[in-house]
Amino acid sequence: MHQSHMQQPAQTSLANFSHDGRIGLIEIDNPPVNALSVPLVQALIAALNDFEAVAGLEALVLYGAGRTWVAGADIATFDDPGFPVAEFKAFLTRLDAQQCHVVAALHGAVLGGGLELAMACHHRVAQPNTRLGLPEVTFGIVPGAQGTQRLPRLVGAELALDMITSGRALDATQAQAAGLVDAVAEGDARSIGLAAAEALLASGAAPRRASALAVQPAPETAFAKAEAAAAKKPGWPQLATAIRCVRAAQDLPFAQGEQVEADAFAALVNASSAKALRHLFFAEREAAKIPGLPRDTARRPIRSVGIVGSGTMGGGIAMAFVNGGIPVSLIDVSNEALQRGLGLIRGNYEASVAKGRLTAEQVEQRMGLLQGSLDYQALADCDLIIEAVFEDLQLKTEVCTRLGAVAKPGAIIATNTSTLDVDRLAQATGCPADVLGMHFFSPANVMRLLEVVRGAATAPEVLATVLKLAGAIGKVPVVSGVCYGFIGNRMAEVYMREADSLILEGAEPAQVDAAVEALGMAMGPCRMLDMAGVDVGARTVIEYRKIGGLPDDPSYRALALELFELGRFGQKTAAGFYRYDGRKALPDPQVTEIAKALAERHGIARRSHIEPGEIVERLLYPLINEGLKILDEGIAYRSGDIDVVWVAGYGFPDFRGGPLWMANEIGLEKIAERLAHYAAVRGNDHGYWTPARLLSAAGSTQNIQVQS
Ligand code: 3H9
Repeated sequence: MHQSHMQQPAQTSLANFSHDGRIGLIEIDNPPVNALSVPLVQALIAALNDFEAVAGLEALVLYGAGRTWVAGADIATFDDPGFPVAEFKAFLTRLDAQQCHVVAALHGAVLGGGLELAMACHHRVAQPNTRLGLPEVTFGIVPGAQGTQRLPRLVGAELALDMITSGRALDATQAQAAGLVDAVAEGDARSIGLAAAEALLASGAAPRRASALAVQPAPETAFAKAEAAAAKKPGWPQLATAIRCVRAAQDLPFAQGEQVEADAFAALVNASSAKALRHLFFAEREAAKIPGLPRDTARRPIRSVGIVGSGTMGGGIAMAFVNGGIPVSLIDVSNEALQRGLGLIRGNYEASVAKGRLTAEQVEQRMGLLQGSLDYQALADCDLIIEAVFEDLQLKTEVCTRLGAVAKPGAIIATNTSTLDVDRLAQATGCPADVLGMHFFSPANVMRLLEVVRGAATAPEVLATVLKLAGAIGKVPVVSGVCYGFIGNRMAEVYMREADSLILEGAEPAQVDAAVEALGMAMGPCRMLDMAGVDVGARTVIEYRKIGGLPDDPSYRALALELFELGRFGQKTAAGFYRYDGRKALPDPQVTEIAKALAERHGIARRSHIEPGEIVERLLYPLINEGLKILDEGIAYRSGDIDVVWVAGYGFPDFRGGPLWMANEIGLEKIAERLAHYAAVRGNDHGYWTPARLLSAAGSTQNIQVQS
């Protein structure tokens, strides 16, 4: 490097121009992830002007400062007044048209608009840690800065179709094999960029522009497969649109294909589904930030985890940790139960091998991180111990007392209860400051949600430790205060109550499920309970009644309780709200008979037809209303947390943004009015239709204005 020829960047802008000898450099510096904001686009244009103004420069290198290249357009700028699409695209076109070599030196996240920027350069060199992709469909849109046109030209239409419709990123090696990057190199981004530029100059090669390349066409079968997958997700219109854009890249000249993309982007960016998905992106990140808990709160190291109970829940939790590389001691009361639990875990992993998702070697590696034991002493060294025994207050209390005695000082003790009083369990340990709830969702190795229940005495560092740990094992944590069922199950309770009532009034379980599945719910309430276990649900109702939590209503969830009495526990007994042929739910006339008898017993009039619209309102409006009560009581910190719980844990459609986001779309006034309607026609003796204070307080405004 020739010091005399080197001009350092002025470091005043988000994009700083400098040069090193005959090579110009633009450093992109917009922490934390160099997202393309309005000022960054302006700064890039200014930096390119500076480059063009210096005579004699023979190449240009762009690189990112900090942890990454460019993680995409700033998602927050998509709302009014909007991302400066036209200016950014004009900038890309200018880069593309440069007569000298333009090199993108990549590291970290090269996503969305970041990859579009990299593809407008002539040459891409990447550090091994680089990940490259176009995740726009996950935000309800398609790439809007020529990405759908350049990617097929670089990697072929078939791979482009897969990447753009899935949002899947490639690592550096895969990207090199696909032709998306030209070289992989070790070293800081600036150095590998300079070295690549020097090598290009030495080679005498001409700049290679993606826009000028011919597209390797995709077979029609690939388009047909993508279209079939898109048809299965009607709430995601961006998928069909993305396919159209790739087809345009294949069939049309660049400029015409770019126009197809521009029209598609403009049509999608302000759609309610895109707004909902953007809301969830930020809500998920916001959920990990706790008011009054500074980001730099000290955390305890978690190098090993103990789990009590090797059943479905304990086993799933164990898998979640070993998948994240954390060793687990799993204990149970009998060797038989333990061996069954370990066998189930191995069976799950082997099923993944059969599907090609894991290698046999990875299975052994993961099983190697798992130690089974019958002795509580095996937990004595663990940094975190989670009890995952049966949902029974007395049993859990006993286990917590034992854990308090065996845990080393400073160990965190967590309960996986889904409804019980975490403060009471914390007291039983004798060290309540070290205790919180970690409510995983079944199957715990798959479901993304982790409800973290903050007890009255939970120490801030315990909370901070678990929030960080959740991210490390791929979970989305949401903090809840202590109440029956926390955020998720407390809301699910009213949803289940209405599902039950509707069936007593004459609806079939399949009609109830279909009404909300048509909205995009992954599964209606009856199928959901059959899968989770009618016995599990009924037992919580019985427990809750014992402690006086339920209204004095003899018909309260009478159907679920009756199915439980009859041993119809759902999928696992091949009968519940439905009967089962394997996993296939089939309508069961016996359930209709049971519902008729219960209706008669409780004096409930049956109707021959219940409109799907009524089913949707009666399931969703009380759910939303309960969410608002939870918010008002401070059980949840913000409405977005509640949305994340329902999308990540209960199959609520992401393109509707979660129940409280959806409430904004419906309008609070309308919800209040319909609650009043049902109170009038159904009676309100038990307060089922009493509006939350926040709902009534909304007055004439259409939107919820509640934040933490
Ligand atoms: C797009 O580019 C459309 C184009 O076609 C343009 C058309 C014209 N915007 O996740 P983290 C923030 S669509 C704004 O916690 P990690 C994030 O909120 C976009 N902010 O860290 C957080 O802020 P805070 C395509 C963003 O290490 C902080 O950065 N791009 C953006 O776990 C750290 O994020 C994508 O889809 C953004 N684009 O993961 C990439 N990205 O600290 C989306 C991040 O205040 N982003 N932030 O809470 C990601 O996938 C991950 O954030 C990333 C880092 C992998 C980059």
